[in-house]
Amino acid sequence: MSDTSRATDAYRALLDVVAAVEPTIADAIRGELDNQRHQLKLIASENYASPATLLAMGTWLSDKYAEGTVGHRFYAGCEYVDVVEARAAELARQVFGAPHAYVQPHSGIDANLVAYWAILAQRVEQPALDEAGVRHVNDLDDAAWAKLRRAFGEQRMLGMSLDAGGHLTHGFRPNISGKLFDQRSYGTDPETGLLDYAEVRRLAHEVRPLVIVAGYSAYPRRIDFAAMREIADEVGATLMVDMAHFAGLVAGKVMTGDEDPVPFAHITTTTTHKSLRGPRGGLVLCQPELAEFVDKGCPMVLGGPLPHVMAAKAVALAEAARPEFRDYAHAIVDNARALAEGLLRRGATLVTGGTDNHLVLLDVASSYGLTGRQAESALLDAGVVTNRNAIPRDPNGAWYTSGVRLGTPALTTLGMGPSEMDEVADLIDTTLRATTRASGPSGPSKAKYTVADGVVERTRARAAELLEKFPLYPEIVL
Ligand code: DSN
Repeated sequence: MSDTSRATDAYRALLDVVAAVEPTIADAIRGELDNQRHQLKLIASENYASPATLLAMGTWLSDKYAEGTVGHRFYAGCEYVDVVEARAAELARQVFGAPHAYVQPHSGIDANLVAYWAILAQRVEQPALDEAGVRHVNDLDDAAWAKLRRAFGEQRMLGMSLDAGGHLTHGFRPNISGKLFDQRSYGTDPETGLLDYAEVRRLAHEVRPLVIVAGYSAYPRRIDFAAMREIADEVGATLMVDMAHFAGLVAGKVMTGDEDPVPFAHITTTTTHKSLRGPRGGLVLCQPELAEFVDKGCPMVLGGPLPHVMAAKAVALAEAARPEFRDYAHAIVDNARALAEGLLRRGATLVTGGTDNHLVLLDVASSYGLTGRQAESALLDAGVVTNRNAIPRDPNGAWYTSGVRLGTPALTTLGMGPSEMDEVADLIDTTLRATTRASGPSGPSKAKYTVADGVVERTRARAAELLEKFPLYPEIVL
């Protein structure tokens, strides 16, 4: 049986079974596929997982409770969950060359929370237990416990500022990490838009943080993790790297040497569904000295693991271990460069002037006189899915923004290459040049806009033509 008929049969059967119980959901699953097949997906944090990865999630592994870790569960009957979790962790260690992997986190925020609490357990809790001469927090007397709880709240963190491309979970107040840590941020150079390591070093010496976080969700450049580790060592900080956005580029050996975070960070976190192209979820990698603390992620931070998702992580990691994944990862970066060059050639302004990773940050205020919100909406009308994003020192704030973030992992999965990226750049530029800010009684709107007649329709038709040549899940015919 061919891959096409196997995948088609599997999904037809799946939809029939679901529809017999709740047709609305079967229709929504069909609708989502239809949407994704008819839009150019440029959201830098999204991708298309393989049918094997997707199918691994839809099983009875979901029915099993397995709190604890491999071989040390709080529930009986976990032998097959142990097989799944052990294999996923083994593949994660292999793909990333990491001494230890923990594959239970349900998402990126969970992975980061496991990492923060592992660091706190190692650096704050363990010394308190040692000082009291006890092995467990339950053995501390009330005064020692109160002192330890205060000590948790007194720790400092240094992370990348949000408008420079950092992430809410890197110590910002709306997120629990910002309520837990006293956070200070490093930004980027106002002239070049690039990370300024001398400034990071200066701040690290001033702040003396327990944790330095490196990693980003909207910075279009690579990071020198050897330099970050040197800074962390100078001030006695633990270096944590959140590689959620670029894990696929690490797995695919685009980021090697000083650009590979895994050997330099004490602890590395990631999601599994972005450039890594796995199921929605997270994982943590760490040096041996943090392993025992990371492995207590459940029940320290997490509820019961999701065995069906760990199974899908194993499948996706097995795919990432194949030589063709390296080609894919390099193609992501080639495509991002081609997209950036296509936009620059058409006169657009990009944050940092280009890219050397998987994403491009288009300054739509300077380029087209629009807010990010207007540009995002006009592009969606034209069949191009992006998301608005703040640019450094953004005058329009984090809601309306002045930027649109573009990423190439998904279109690269479809098989598109640099010449298609040039066409995509043209679709974006043509749409945004034809878009104007609407005005209201109190001046130019930050949300409303108009697009010149016919442009949306013509762009949609061109996007559809491109997508027809590079269909999504061609093996699935519903
Ligand atoms: N929401 C993810 C992103 O789009 O970058 C990060 O959490």
